[in-house]
Amino acid sequence: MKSKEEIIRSVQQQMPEKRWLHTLGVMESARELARQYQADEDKAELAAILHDVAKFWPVERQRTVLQESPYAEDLLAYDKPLWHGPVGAHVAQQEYGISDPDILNAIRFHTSGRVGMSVLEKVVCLADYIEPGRTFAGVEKLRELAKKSLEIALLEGFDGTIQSLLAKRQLIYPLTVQARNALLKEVE
Ligand code: DGI
Ligand code: FE
Ligand code: FE
Ligand code: FE
Repeated sequence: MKSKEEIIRSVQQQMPEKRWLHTLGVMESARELARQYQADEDKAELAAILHDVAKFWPVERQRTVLQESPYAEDLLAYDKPLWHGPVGAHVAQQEYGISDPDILNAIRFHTSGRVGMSVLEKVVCLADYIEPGRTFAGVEKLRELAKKSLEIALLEGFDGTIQSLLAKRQLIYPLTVQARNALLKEVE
């Protein structure tokens, strides 16, 4: 595995300044949530560093990775903003030598979620919603919920994402809906 410093330098070079500031925010929030909900803080931070590594890659480069990797081919039929998670996980493994499956899954599923998310996966996904730089409507409520329940906060986050997709009449990736339903059952 490359050193954390090397990974940080390399990831920072692949995105505009604004997205790097978002990444720093996710690192901070992921560490905090990991401490609170007993996930590994270093793993949470590492997943956060890498979660958006492929976000600004040219779409054709992202498509090539999805086509060549053994998973997530179904994503090609859905919107491009969903692609960078699985692409990032692939890169984390191939280019940065990360082998921990929990870290790789936290990167891979940070946008869609999935059924049966680990605590680490939930932590990274929620940190992405509530990092200090986020300003969308409802983020304050999410931050409050995050203090009380990881699952309820993330459920609220997914509900907000699904509502905004509906409002824009966009495709909803089925795994996003399944992830949301699974969380609802978890908190019942
Ligand atoms: O990469 P970030 O902006 O930090 O956040 P993200 O990876 O959570 O989300 C990226 C985008 O993906 C966001 O604008 C919402 C969108 N998205 C999330 N779930 C779905 C989705 N888009 C579609 N079309 N379908 C989904 O299920
Ligand atoms: Fe992302
Ligand atoms: Fe997210
Ligand atoms: Fe992000």
